[in-house]
Amino acid sequence: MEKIKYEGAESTNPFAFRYYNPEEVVLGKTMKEQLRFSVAYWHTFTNDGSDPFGKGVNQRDWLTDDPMEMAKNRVEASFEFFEKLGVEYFCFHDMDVAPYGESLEEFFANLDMITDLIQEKMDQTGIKLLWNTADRHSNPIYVHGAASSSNADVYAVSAAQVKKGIDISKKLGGKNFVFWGGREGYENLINTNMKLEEENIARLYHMAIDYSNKIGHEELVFLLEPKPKEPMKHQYDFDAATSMSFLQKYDLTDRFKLNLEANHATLAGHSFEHEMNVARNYNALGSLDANQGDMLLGWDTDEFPTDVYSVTLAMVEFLENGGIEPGGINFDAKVRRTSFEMQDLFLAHIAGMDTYARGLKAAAKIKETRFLDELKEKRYASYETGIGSDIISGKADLETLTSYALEHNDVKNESSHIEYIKSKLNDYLV
Ligand code: XUL
Ligand code: CO
Repeated sequence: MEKIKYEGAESTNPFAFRYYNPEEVVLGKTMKEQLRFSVAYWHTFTNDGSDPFGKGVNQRDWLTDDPMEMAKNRVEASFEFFEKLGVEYFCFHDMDVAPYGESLEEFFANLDMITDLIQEKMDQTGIKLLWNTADRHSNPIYVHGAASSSNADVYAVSAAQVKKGIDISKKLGGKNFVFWGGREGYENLINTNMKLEEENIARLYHMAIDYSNKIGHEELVFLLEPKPKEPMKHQYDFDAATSMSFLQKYDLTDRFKLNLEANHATLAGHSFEHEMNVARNYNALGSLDANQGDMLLGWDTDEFPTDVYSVTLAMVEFLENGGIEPGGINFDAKVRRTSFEMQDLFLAHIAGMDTYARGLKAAAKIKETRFLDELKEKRYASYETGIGSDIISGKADLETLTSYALEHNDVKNESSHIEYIKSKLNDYLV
């Protein structure tokens, strides 16, 4: 595989970008600076393509029987992949990169060895760590949860993994650290002390903040990743709004933001842009897990994003946010089981990157022409003057509003003409 290059929309080379042109300037920054793409280690280098009905099918030339040998092979393969794809960031769970072995102690030793190798590769290539995280869900001890476990010994193991994760983040210069709930939720409320479980999770997050400060890693941004269900029937970090109320309740908003994932949004019954809008309103849009779900399926399919419509609306929020640094756009996406060849890893990432590039350019046009801004300004214009501005400034109260309402019997609403607006929006996409 050669290095993937931008060849333009007319290119028929499947191993070329047709829209993602890393050096092209969009709204004052190159696409590369804007989009900050990241590859997810778990889907691209550890997933074998197995599903509940069948074995792994993925052809990968780093597979071997010795787990440590395989972990090293994966590091080699991953950095070759990042470089050829031209992606500057990557993300991983502790369990993705090193085998657990027989004990926590062995796991930590394995992690030390593999992260030394990763550090070497990072120094050689300039590729950076967007975020790492502790996988506190796949080890069988987490059967009752991690920080939400009914078993305090399990809580301690989960805390040890978080400590190690923060140490690794400091070692590798990570800018963000993700907490996705994993098994933090419940299957049955009848045997669950939800209040205690949530308080315990918050306690762990405060310990994480304190520890990062103690080791001089104060710049680290912690990111909560909402998801409403799967693996648990009910996940505590249900969606962006629920997660923000948790962070506020437990006084965590100074150091925590959100890592939003498109397929998690749709599972919660929201659009991706809804979740991003909620996060922005709290000044908490931290990073994105780019993927898409299948609207006909009720689970997390983690497909590579190819839906330009949805990505464009997400990119409108992205630009409103002034970009996403120090977060990025991480492809939390896996190739379909039928795409089992090595080259599919390239094809899938190219598809995702081209889709985001198209979304970014369409959103930039929407912003430059003030298409949505003007619509909204016009729609809310009644709050600019008169009684509306009294409401906004706090001058109005129930009595003044009542007198106003009694004097104005002739209330008129205007049509939204939403069908026309949606048709105009299509002009930006095609
Ligand atoms: C699970 C998921 C995770 C997080 C990191 O649905 O999205 O991979 O992104 O733990
Ligand atoms: Co994710």
